[in-house]
Amino acid sequence: MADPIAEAAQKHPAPEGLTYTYGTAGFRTKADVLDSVLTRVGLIAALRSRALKGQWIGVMITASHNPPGDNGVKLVEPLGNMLQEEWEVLSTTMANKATPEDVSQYYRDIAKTHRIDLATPARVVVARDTRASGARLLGCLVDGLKAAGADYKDFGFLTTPQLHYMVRCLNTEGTPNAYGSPTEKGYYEKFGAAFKNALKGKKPSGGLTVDCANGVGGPKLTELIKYLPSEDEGGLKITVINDNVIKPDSLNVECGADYVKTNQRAPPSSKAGPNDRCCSLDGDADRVVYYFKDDSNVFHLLDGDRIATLVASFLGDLIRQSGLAEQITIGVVQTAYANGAATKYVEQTLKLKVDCTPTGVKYLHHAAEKLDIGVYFEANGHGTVIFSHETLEAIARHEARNPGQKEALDILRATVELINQAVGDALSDMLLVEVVLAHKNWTVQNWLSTYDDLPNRLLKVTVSDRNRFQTTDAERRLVKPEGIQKLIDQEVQKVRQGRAFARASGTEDAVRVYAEAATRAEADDLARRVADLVKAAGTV
Ligand code: 16G
Ligand code: MG
Repeated sequence: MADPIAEAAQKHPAPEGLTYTYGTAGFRTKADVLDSVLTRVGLIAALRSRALKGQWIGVMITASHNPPGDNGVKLVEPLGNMLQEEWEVLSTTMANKATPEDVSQYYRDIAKTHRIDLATPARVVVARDTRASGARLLGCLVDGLKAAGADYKDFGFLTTPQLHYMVRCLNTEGTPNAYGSPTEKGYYEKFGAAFKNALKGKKPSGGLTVDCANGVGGPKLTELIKYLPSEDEGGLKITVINDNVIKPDSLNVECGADYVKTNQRAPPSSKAGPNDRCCSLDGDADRVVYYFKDDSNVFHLLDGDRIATLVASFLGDLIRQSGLAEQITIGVVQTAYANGAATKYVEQTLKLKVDCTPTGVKYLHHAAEKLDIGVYFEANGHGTVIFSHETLEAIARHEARNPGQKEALDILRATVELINQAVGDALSDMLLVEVVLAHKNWTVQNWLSTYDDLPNRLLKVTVSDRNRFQTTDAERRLVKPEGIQKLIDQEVQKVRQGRAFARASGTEDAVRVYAEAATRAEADDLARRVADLVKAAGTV
């Protein structure tokens, strides 16, 4: 009897000698060794959908900020969140099965152990970024989906957050929690209208230059702009740069959020003048960082920490002004990479609670879900705000007692609509920042002056086995190799306002070292010393 699962696996055999891992951002590596992974992800997606009684599961083909020759794939749960951890493990095991027969057997094993009825419908929604390898990998995925008998919807090119949006819309369609219309137009209409309502007549000052990393964010932003109020209507002047998707080799090259954050420099192609507001998206538009050059041509970065503090202070004001402060509290979720000055500002000036989680969107997202309003951002620009069900109800139910409360409540309600609840979304985050700056009447200089970042340094250390480096306390302390943390502590003591940590990367074969201190020289020195300790402990 023909076995379609084994046949699909046979068509896209796994290369020998490679081990795949579903990491913090799904499977991600060189595009030319991903065919077999995509087919198997198709099988897993079908199983996951069936396990959830036919709810839509998302599959996004992207390698985000990584070079043009890479690609990757990740799965999205029904409400638009990241894949459950148990299924990450199943995905990893499936990707590493050697023969087509093993793949087919494992498919049936999962169905059996998870009590999945293979007759249940499976529904999968798919999209990809603009990489040249995307079309071929899509074909491999579809072979897996077809073999598993799944229905699928292919949205072609989308940003990662747009795909998350589609998944959430499809699964909530026709329910009281309906998120929006599951079309691209629906996405633009929802966020375009929310932007206009949240501005409530305030005109953003100056313009905004948006670097799209030559990725899928470029054409999507150009489309979104059509749904935003025009300049004449009191809207924002947006200048789109680095939106060349015709030349896939230019993706993330000398541009994009990762380039700007890592090099602490504007993309060379930017023509923005002194004090002009600029931001950069990454290759799949789920990260955004702001920046500007001052009158002396000095570059200033306004990263994810800055966006979090800006948004948290704005939401805090709105909650207070609308008379909801007794019912709703706001918390901020960060990782160890958050600048110490940002953490201090949130705790001491904004007087809000800060949680710290390991690196990776899913950890921040989970922590934020436990709060009434959880503002979460990684320093690198990944992030969003999540509102609990009770909070949303309280905001919807609340009756303003005076015109001041009404004004704040209207803006708060529109702001809730403007925030992509499914996942951090560079386009919606960008519109959110613009709304906050417009209401506060702030320039980038005002925003920067809220606190002074501590000078910091990030280093990458190559070791023989990064898995030997094990952390605790949200990656802030090393428990293994034994004894190393004590030595790091001693180095930290030697500098003023020092803080440092080392953690194994989840995406590269390396250990990352972060250090901050009162001065640039001390931060650099501390980073170098900790890197030396890591190197010494890691080369055995
Ligand atoms: C992934 C994560 C990102 C994290 C980065 C850390 C997602 C969607 N992406 O790109 O949040 O900052 O990994 O990389 O979770 P690292 O482990 O190599 O330092
Ligand atoms: Mg990304």
